[in-house]
Amino acid sequence: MDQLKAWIDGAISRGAVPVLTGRNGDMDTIGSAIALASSHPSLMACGLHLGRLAARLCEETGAPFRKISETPSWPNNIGGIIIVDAAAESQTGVKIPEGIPICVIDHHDTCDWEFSDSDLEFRIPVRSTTQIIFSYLQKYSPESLSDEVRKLLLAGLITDTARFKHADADSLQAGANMMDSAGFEYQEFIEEIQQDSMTASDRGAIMKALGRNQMTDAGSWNLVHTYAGIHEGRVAGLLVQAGAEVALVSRNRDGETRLTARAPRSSTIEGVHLGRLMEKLSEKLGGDGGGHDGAAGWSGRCERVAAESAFINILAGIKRRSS
Ligand SMILES: [Mn+2]
Repeated sequence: MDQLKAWIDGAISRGAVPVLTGRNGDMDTIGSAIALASSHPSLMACGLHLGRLAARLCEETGAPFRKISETPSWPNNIGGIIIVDAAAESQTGVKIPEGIPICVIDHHDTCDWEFSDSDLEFRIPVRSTTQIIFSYLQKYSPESLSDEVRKLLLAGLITDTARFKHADADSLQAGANMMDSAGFEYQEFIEEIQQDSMTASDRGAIMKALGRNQMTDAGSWNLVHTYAGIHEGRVAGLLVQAGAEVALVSRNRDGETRLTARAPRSSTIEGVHLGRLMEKLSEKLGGDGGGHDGAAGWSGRCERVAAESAFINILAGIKRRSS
């Protein structure tokens, strides 16, 4: 943690330091960026996209976040770039300029970043990146822990653990500490983040994706796969709830294919590690991918069907461990 503090101090002393989020704009990446940025005026939370919940929470809490393009014009006096909750450069969707020191703060099992001497990889196997940011703020900037910041951190922890379903002792403890001396009620906050209005086109896209799903045996694994234009994570989650041992949702846009996979705990216990599977996929097909054992993604420039078959081949090669 002292290493992280030293890196950030060094970067700030050189100039402005953008805190860049993952392109999915989920609550963990957005919450981490904004909370960390609140600790110093030279830090600025920015990224390609704000997910729906993140956008709503940012509006409600008045949290500062700058939306940037894929090729942003960075400030001239940039002192470094911090990237939160992204296992690879492509997961930010943003071109990182060469020669600028970077610091990656992450909790994924896999890492596709390349580091030079002036860079720092700060990767810890915790359940959410906001846990890391929370520990940092507790230690070095406790005055930043306003109710708004606590809400953003807690929301990241809640969504990345699927409301503490995938929690462990440390993440439960972190949740309790985030609530400690907070000026809002946990239950009210849960209700606040639960209300999620869906548009007719969202609903249509999800139903269509569910309607064209296919069941395949990949070696000893039952795989359910489909393609979707949007909401791939949500569709994959629904397929797992419906009983898939592995769910794969693909999409192709402008020549780029993106795979999103999910697996229930029963499958990860028996040997599936989707993050490593996606890493293997990027060795085979290029592009990059990675993630957690039960949730991972890959993106690259190839045909959708080619990416799907490569995924299925790798999955078929995974031996089932008896639990
Ligand atoms: Mn995360």
